[in-house]
Amino acid sequence: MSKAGISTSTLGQGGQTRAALPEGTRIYAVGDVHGRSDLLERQLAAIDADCKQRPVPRPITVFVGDYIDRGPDSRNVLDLLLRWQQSHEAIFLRGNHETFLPRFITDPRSLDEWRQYGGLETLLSYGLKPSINPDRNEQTMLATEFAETLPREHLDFLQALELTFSCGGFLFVHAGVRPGVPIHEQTEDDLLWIRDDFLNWEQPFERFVVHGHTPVNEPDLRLNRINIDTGAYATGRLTCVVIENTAVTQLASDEI
Ligand SMILES: [Mn+2]
Repeated sequence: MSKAGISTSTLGQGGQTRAALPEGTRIYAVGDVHGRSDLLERQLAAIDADCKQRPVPRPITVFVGDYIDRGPDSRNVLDLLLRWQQSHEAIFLRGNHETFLPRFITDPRSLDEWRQYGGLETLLSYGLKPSINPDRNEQTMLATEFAETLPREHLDFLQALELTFSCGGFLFVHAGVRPGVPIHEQTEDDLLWIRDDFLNWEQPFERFVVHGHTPVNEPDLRLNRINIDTGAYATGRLTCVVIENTAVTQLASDEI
């Protein structure tokens, strides 16, 4: 492709879903970013370019969570998202990773767990210099330093994230839903962490589910869901799909 725009669909089922969005609404759904501000910046530019090329009354960008950890630039990712929010209609969902950062400030020992999920990379992106395996004293010092360093708007952003977003026949959520449980009765733990019980379920859900959380090589379109987590921090591929009416296509950002 020579410029930004909709690529030829490489998705299954001819890129069609059983659900539909309201007329005039187009959703750009962005997968797990994990600290890759470089990829996010390109993808956001591609969304703007696509909207300019093919205007639509109501474009909405939905981010499915896991903005931080693992990759190198979590701080810049949050700055980019905050800036995007000022000029675009956007929904920011919570990923399981977004639960660790706020907890660390009040519970320094939780770094033992956060560290295993790439939290040290996030601290580094804010200019902190944690050792590879901080002991209790260092954890306390880091938490104090982090509380002083973290911009207020970053913490506010992380605490305001939504668990789910519904539009037309679609449900957007970080990890998935527990089969057989109504959407309003789902637990936060399932919405942010579920894997096999959701992924192996082949029957329809209450709504067609758009989710991330479990990395796949290519966006994985099934009869009841689509997985848009293409493991950006490791693969260099941050997926954005475009949903309009019943159709899902993939937005290419490679040539930006
Ligand atoms: Mn996740």
